[in-house]
Amino acid sequence: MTIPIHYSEEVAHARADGLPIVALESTIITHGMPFPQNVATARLVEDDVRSAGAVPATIAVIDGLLHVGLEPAQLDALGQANDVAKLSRADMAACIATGGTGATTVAATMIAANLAGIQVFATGGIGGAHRGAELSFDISADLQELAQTPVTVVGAGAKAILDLPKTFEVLETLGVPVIAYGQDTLPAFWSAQSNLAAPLRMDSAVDIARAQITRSAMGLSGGQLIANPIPQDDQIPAEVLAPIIAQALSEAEAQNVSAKQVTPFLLGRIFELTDGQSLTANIALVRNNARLAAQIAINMAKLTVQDVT
Ligand code: PSU
Ligand code: MN
Repeated sequence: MTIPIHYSEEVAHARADGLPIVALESTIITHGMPFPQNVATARLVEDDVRSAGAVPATIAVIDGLLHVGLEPAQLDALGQANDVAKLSRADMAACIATGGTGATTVAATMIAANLAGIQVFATGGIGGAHRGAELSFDISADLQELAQTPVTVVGAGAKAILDLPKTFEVLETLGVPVIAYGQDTLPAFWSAQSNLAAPLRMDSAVDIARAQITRSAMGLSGGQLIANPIPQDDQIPAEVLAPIIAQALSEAEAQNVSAKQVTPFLLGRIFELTDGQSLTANIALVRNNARLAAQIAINMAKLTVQDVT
């Protein structure tokens, strides 16, 4: 027995017709961007997936029911509500069991996507090891999820508020393939480049799809992280952001911000300190990730294990 899943009309049709589907998360809507830009972005991202030839499935828990695909009114309501939980692996089942409403992080969206048979998911950037993680132990559950749940996650790397070298070390330890798309270095969320060499590089959606299918066919658990650089014209250079990130981090420390609040606090402060520029870049990179994810989903739908072995 598995838990009931409520599919939107569009996603239900896509499933019946075997169309490629791309999962989208909802924490970015409720905790990652301010209203009304959050709802506008969620709609744009869904449209990007559609224009690229796949079907979007935004995921959330509403009144205790896991929703895969949201109707426009549900997306609106979620984007304006201010008492929505931020769900990860640890609390998703409790939210469903108690009839709660929650937005899914990368980890929780991967779990839901996998339950719904969706293999590709687009987000902004995954969570990871926070700076000072050696003392705080604050390492996102997103990393462990990538090691266990077979979903390909397209992000602009990990968010640059994090300790990126530690984040990628943990991913390597966990056996998660980190694949830079079209370049030799890892991107850094708002910036196209970091100074970190990419462990793997691929230049086409079909290769990425083949890699996930091969992984599963080998009995290796888990997904893969596709690190897709923000388009050059939309990026904020890392040098410009560095002092702003430093200021946001020191404010978080001074105000004892901890646990689930850390990432939303930092994103919110960086938005204010950049006069909204960080949000413009964030929107551009999510849309870019949605387009690539659609291409990967289209290729996955065409391929079978025989094609890759
Ligand atoms: N991508 C964005 N903005 C976000 C997120 C991703 O552009 O807000 C969210 C995702 O839901 C991710 C979460 O799982 O940030 C990380 O939270 P934490 O660091 O608490 O694990
Ligand atoms: Mn955390």
